[in-house]
Amino acid sequence: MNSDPTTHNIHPSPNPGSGNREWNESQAPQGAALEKTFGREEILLPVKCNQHPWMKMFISVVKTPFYAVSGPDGKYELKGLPPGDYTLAFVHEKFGEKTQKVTLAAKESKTVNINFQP
Ligand SMILES: [Cu+2]
Repeated sequence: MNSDPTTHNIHPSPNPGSGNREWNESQAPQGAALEKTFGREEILLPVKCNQHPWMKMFISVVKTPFYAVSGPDGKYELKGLPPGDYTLAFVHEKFGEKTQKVTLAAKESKTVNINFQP
């Protein structure tokens, strides 16, 4: 959705081999919302605005409902995971990916912290 009084351009550039399709669409000021889907899982799919070179973001496409985006304080929460063994993947646009294994018992809650600093 473009709530700004200027035209933007939404230009996702999927990573080669991802199987997702590149597209490029302008969106008028106060224009109707665009609804798009990506057919394949992809982490950190880059999106830019061709009108404004400083406008960049990433989209992560996942099949699981268990994902989170950390807040400004770095905190995240995953709710409703069934008991089991998991590998949590933490992804940062500059520092890459780190993983952490975790085992959850029924009704158990755990804190998993990750540090991207060297
Ligand atoms: Cu823009």
